[in-house]
Amino acid sequence: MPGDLERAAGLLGAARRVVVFTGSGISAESGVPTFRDDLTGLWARFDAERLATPEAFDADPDLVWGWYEWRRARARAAEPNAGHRAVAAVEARLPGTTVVTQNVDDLHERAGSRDPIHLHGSLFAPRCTAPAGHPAAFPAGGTEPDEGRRIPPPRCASCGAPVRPGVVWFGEALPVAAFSAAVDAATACDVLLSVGTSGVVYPAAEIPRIAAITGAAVVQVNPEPTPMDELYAANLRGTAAAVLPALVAAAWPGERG
Ligand code: BV8
Repeated sequence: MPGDLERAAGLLGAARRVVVFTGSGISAESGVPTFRDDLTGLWARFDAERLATPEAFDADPDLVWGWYEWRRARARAAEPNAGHRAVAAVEARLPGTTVVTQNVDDLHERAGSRDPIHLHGSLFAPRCTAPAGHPAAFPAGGTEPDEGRRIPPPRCASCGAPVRPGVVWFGEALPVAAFSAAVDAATACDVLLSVGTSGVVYPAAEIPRIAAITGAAVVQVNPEPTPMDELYAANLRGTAAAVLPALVAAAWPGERG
């Protein structure tokens, strides 16, 4: 690891254009479970990849809406961690840094990241299920949903259709503008930091691969090996909240974080 940290710090310190690509692992130390962690409690009998689909919502909208309201409450109760703050520090040090996240929480924004690209949408942007898909509002107030509660989705104020979570489900296309901006940033960067992702969900998992094949140095931060290990210039084995602040401090020594 020390060799890798020094190599990664040298790459980041000399970088002109940086992309930070994040997955649910960066929010783990904020208490937001990763996507492939076993679901806890009442949700343990469900498979997240089965719940995060249009079919699940069509079959049981109250169950799926209840799951997302529980996750939204968890995300709202969470605080950004040192990993999120280190990403914002890279943006502050290197204007033009692009943050691309697969996450649907708002922890990057709350840590100070200006305009992260959300490839998979957001827990905080519900929308009408009618083809227009216009934005919808959450019901005012409402109790903090407890885990496993079925909650009927609200109705759209404009047309009365059910409201759905503003996320990209399995089998749904990613927002074209978001994915296109992420591909452009990955192609133009000279360093990409890949943080807290298993790299198994496509097409998002293409982003670090595009950076690597177009000549960028990719630095991975993850406590576990991933399928992309051999692709990368440096593999920093550790958690986001521990490794990212150390990487930023080593990349720009003597500068306040
Ligand atoms: C698409 C939003 C085509 C919802 C998510 C059959 C039919 C259709 C498509 C497919 C198919 N078979 C395969 C596919 C493609 C499919 C796919 O990739 N499936 C995988 C499972 C094989 N992809 C899709 O369906 C995509 N759409 O292909 O559409 C199309 C085209 C045109 C027109 C119509 C259709 C859509 C995929 C998006 C799904 N939505 N999220 C929600 O959140 O509920 S994906 C979900 O996975 C999350 O966004 C999550 O971020 C993402 C990726 O997972 P990770 O972030 O990597 O999380 P994971 O738990 O896996 O890993 C965490 C990592 O962190 C681990 O490595 C762990 O070691 C590490 N870690 C843990 N703690 C820490 C840490 N790291 C650092 N610090 C720590 N403390």
